[in-house]
Amino acid sequence: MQIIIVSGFLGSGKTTSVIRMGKNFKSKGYSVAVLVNDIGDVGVDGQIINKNGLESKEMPRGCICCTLKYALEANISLVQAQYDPDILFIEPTGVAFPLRIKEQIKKMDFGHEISMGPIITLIDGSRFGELMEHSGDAIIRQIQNADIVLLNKKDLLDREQLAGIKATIEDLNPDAQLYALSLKGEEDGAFTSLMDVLESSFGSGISVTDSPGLLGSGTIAVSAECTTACEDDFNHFNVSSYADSYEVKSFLGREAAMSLILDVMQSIRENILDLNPRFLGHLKMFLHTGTVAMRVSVTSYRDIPELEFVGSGTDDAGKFTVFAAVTDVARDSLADIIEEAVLSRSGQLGINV
Ligand SMILES: Nc1nc2c(ncn2[C@@H]2O[C@H](COP(=O)(O)OP(=O)(O)OP(=O)(O)O)[C@@H](O)[C@H]2O)c(=O)[nH]1
Ligand SMILES: [Mg+2]
Repeated sequence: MQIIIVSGFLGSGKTTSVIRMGKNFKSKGYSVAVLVNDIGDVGVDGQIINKNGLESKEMPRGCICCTLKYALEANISLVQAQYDPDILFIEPTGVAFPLRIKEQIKKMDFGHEISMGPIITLIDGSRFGELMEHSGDAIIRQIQNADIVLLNKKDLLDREQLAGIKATIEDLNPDAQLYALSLKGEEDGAFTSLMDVLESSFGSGISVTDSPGLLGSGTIAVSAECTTACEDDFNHFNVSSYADSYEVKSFLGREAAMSLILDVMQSIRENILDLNPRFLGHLKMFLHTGTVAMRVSVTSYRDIPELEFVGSGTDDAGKFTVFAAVTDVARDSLADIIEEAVLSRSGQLGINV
């Protein structure tokens, strides 16, 4: 089993990339599983990954690198015993530093059956400038931790912007392999090359080698200082998060479900904008009706909520999960905004939640 850590700030495209890469590996005959660590109390990504036909396990609330260290070890063992996949993707939270997770895994006693593959860091090109302005040191560290950088959301960039961001990333981490792509778009040459590189790493483990520069610089805090270091992860980005899961008791047709999820998202987005007109992060929601599952995602103050259908529903009919993790808004405010939005909007639509 080869482990591939897929890191990157909130909403940069980690889950999208894991699904894309996972499906591609599956079509080539590899078995794939995903361990995902959402930042909030309730997971969203695991549901989306499952709906896309991949095995996934959600890690409980907390950060993989410290509070969940033992859970991570137990879950890796469990995934191995249960699925024994050829490839295990680990998606940490958007505020995690992946090298620290890799260091933790290397200390675990797994023997030769588990090898560490490359660390992948996703960069969202469309928010790069603002993110560097807001929490540059932390973004730089995520880039420098990577063996492979995926400069994602190329479809939202013009040629000049793309060239500028590429140059900055290459400057920050000249050793990393850099691919600029659009994970949401059609498969292109960059994605094919990425898959070839990942596939050729199996067995040999291309890049388990640590960068001595990084390790030697003392920027990576592990073990003893772990709890403090973890709190720092959130502080580095100044992100708070809140998530909750609701049961929709009324029967939900497709139209009613679309109104509910979009109305709740609009309300949450507007209220967060009042508190931070330039918020960055990820607001995401997932709703299952009896026949269809849908999601809505917003990653910055600029995004207009867009609805996506994610496979068919049934098994979790009525389950509505709401998640928000954004910069510079207190957690209590997020909690109030979410609870109020769900209650008031469902009430206005005559839906019993
Ligand atoms: N325009 C565009 N949007 C994309 C692309 N890739 C992903 N997205 C969108 O970006 C949003 C966030 O994607 P996710 O894959 O959920 O991001 P994530 O990093 O897993 O998010 P968290 O787990 O919450 O940190 C979703 O709405 C995706 O559809 C892309 O190439 N172009
Ligand atoms: Mg995700």
